[in-house]
Amino acid sequence: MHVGQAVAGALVDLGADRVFGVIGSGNYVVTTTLDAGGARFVAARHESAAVCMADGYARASGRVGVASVHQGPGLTNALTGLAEAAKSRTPLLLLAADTPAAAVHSNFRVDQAAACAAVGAAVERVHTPHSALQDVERAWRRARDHRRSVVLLLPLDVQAAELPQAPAAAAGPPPRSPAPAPAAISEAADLIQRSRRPAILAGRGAVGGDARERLVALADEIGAVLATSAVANGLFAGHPYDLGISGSFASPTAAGVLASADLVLGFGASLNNWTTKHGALIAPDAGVVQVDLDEEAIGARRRVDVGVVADAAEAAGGLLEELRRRGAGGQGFRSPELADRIARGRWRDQPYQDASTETTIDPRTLTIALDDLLPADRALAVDSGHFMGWPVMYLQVRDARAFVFNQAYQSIGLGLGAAIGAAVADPGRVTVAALGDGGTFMSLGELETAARLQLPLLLVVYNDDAYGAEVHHFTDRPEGLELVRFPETDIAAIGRAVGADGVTVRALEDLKAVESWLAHRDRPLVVDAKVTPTVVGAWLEEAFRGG
Ligand SMILES: Cc1ncc(C[n+]2csc(CCOP(=O)(O)OP(=O)(O)O)c2C)c(N)n1
Ligand SMILES: [Mg+2]
Repeated sequence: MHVGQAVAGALVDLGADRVFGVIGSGNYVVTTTLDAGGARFVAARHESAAVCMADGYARASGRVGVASVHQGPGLTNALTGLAEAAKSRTPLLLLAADTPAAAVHSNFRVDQAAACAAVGAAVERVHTPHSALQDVERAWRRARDHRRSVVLLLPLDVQAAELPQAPAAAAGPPPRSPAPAPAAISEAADLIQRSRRPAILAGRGAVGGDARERLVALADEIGAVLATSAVANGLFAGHPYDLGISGSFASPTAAGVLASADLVLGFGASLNNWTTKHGALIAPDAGVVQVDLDEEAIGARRRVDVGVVADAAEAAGGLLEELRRRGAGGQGFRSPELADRIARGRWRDQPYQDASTETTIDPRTLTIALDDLLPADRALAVDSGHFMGWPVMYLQVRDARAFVFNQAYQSIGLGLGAAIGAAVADPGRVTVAALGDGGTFMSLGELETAARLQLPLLLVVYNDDAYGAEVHHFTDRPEGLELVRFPETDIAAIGRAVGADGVTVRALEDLKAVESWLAHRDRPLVVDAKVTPTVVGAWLEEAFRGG
């Protein structure tokens, strides 16, 4: 057996169940062997999108996402998606063919290890036929257990060599997370006991650590309100004291309540400028406890009073136990009035002046209508751009794994791939890909992928015929605005051309097409929504602060 085949077999044994990629000669054997072994292959049209698909798949399923690319240009094409996954700490394995060490004049040769390291990925290599299986196992464990995006380089000459050992691989179960230090739990419990208005703010670490249940139990014990960072949106959906997203997308009600908290307990959240609205959502005299598995994350973005190095669920359980032992607990923030304010304080409850015209629809009106139309069991992936606030604020999701927000690199053009990955992870529900026209054109090839896979994907393009984010940012320098505006295009027709359904939406009644699509959803529907370009989200300014 050749090493390339053995690598594929080992990955199936380790748990690889889906592979997204673009096949070239260098990754043909490994990818086709994976597919034949049960890790079914999804052909993307661009490598960056393939990595986004694996990323979206990992976020939606909680499994390791796997992607596969050709050497050289296959790998360099993948880098933007890889940067996003690496910054998001998505457990992901990118299999990349590589030129043999001796092929110094190969056209395909670039320093792949350096390129991957430059965007924050961990780099592993199948070094020799003898070490191949251990190399694969090490890369898998790094992705799964250390929550890293790992590139496994597969030199062509090593792939083609005979495997000298019997192929078998098992990484063992993931290690148990460390228990929080008793002294840290005790200090945090002291702050909780003194607090009258505690808030629990959960981030990506709480989603990955499946911490919902224990965080809710802790919050109920101490009377805390609940909120999430944007990436953890949906974690506390359905809880009467869930404020939704903290930060730039927070509703006025949520922002007001959060800013009045006297203690913020962050779990697996970096407490960055987006989440705290540049500090405005944490009162200056509020205590701050930060729980994170990564010691370096603690205190990195703002001052904290107590840092707890631990998994979110373990720390929440430890705190609950300690508070019960002390006989502490209480009403905290909670009252029927507050629950009522929260229930009536969602974005969709805020009054606004509908700015729809004869030919365009107000993006808020559009999104609220979609929220009403779509089944509650839905997933949502959002690309980057000015439009992104509308789906994030007005389209509700009922759990955090149903929300894919790949904004760690703030790149446009990644949302469609991520949505495809999320839809592959759970084809039983509708997945919404919320896109701008700019991001859609950047990833256009993947419309064909979505159509070919016959996924129940609703692609909502907030089409303002512009790089709206730039238009709104540079209104004071109008001399260049024509460079970021484009002619009108028919994206619904493009969808139909590749085998999807397509509809142009200028008014609410055009959404009837979505209703009838929902009845069969046997292929994607592209909604080319001509949105009123003058409705500007207040969050946009945040995107430009601090680079
Ligand atoms: C890959 C990449 N290129 C450029 C940018 C800068 N940029 C940020 S938003 C944006 C415009 C996005 O346009 P569109 O997708 O139509 O969304 P809109 O802002 O119009 O709602 C651009 C070009 C970026 N973030 N990422
Ligand atoms: Mg646009």
